[in-house]
Amino acid sequence: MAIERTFSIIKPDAVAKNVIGKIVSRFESNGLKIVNMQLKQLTREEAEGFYAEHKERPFFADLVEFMTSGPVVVQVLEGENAIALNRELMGATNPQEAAEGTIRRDFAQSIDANAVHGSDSPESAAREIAYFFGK
Ligand code: RTP
Ligand code: MG
Repeated sequence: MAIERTFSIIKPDAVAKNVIGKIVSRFESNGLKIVNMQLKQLTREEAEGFYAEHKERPFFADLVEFMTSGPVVVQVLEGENAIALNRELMGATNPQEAAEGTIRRDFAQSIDANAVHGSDSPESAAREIAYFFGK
């Protein structure tokens, strides 16, 4: 299987709850290496640009509001099958539907405040990594 890179965000709810370390530990203990990382307060423009694919969705304004409500951790994870593996570790978007042992099941409270973001395809991963960290 190929070594891939994926993009991850530890969202404002998880940063506020002091679980950055616990979440990073899930990545590391499952074979994902942190190859870039920054604590960052997103501007409205950065959050809108990042989630541009959801621009027309009814939850877009709330999503941007939430993502700018406090600092986030943006990071690049590397490992075998990193994109799918990270999505598996995260669990379903809605924490109520997330499998036991997943990050969202253990650390998220709602579909809006759901602890983490992870790229959903190789194309998104490339775009998202370049968006925050350049080429
Ligand atoms: P993410 O992009 O943050 O990794 O999450 P995801 O792929 O699991 O979900 P996505 O469909 O890309 O949605 C992005 C974020 O928007 C919020 N959302 N709210 N109220 C709703 O119905 C709703 N649907 C999505 C979530 O915070 C989700 O993570
Ligand atoms: Mg998504």
